[in-house]
Amino acid sequence: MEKLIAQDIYYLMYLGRAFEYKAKEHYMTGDISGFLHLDIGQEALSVASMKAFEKGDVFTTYREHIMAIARGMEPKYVMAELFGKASGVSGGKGGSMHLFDPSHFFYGGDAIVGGQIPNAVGCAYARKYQGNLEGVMVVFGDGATNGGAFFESLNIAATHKLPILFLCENNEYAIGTNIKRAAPFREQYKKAEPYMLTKAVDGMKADEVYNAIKEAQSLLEKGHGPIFIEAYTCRFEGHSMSDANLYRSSQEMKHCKAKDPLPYFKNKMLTEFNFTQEEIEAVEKKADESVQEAVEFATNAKEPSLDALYEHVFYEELNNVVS
Ligand SMILES: Cc1ncc(C[n+]2csc(CCOP(=O)(O)OP(=O)(O)O)c2C)c(N)n1
Ligand SMILES: [Mg+2]
Repeated sequence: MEKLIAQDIYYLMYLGRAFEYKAKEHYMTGDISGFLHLDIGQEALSVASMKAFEKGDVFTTYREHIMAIARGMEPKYVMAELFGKASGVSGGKGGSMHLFDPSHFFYGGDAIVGGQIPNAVGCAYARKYQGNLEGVMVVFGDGATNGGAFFESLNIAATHKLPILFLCENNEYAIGTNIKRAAPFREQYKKAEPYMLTKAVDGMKADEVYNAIKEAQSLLEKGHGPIFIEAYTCRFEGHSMSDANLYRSSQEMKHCKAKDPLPYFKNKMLTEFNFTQEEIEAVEKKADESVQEAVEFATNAKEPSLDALYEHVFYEELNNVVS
């Protein structure tokens, strides 16, 4: 990994965490409503996956604020979406779970667990048909691998050798249900092994995630076909703002937080990439300012007009969709 990429990854991880804490605060004050799933603790996977998979198309889950920002969406437009404002990335009508921006080849954000997986396979089929092997990356949780659509998607992707990377974010929980109660084994890549090349990485280490995904994308470009990567992570907050996280003991949380991806990568910045403490503080300051600016922008932004209620309800010509 180059030094500038390491800097960008640290910047985005730090910014992502600060963004999530601000979103939490503004949910509590009522500026944000609906569902809000925070990604605190899982920043390494969210940022490094987007930085590594720089080309191609991305589909993901409802826990996607940081991924959207790392993919290139400006924090202020993402925050405005959370606030339900017209200048939000989905016009204020999608909210936290539906961040969408075709100009960044980022197609959400899906509230249906695993719903994005068949959509991504369809996109990969289209891309291959168009002769484009840059690839599609689909991110989903461990819980999503227990659904039928997941297995059907593996089958189609493998049969047609589609250029798709399945990225499983295994935080060992589906809301409050531990993986041991929902699946016969902890390692979900075992479900994909009969169909495709698989790999497991430490999802708390941004460098490991980055390297694995870079390698996977270059294999896809060579026509290798589908690949499955599983990254083990740990979320520090409850499943969503309506989950008090009472099913995890303080001991389990302590163990989880000991793997915090930020100090791990900050140490890499100092020791491996030779950044000084002052340089790192400057990166952190810039990120804090960006989050502050995002909150101010979202606070002062306009609500969608009443007419917007009737837009995008029925099929209209899709002018802004990438061909
Ligand atoms: C089809 C469907 N079933 C159930 C739900 C309710 N639900 C929302 S999130 C979730 C857990 C998903 O867990 P996982 O895939 O591991 O993702 P994580 O939240 O851990 O990132 C469930 C069951 C849903 N949104 N969609
Ligand atoms: Mg999970």
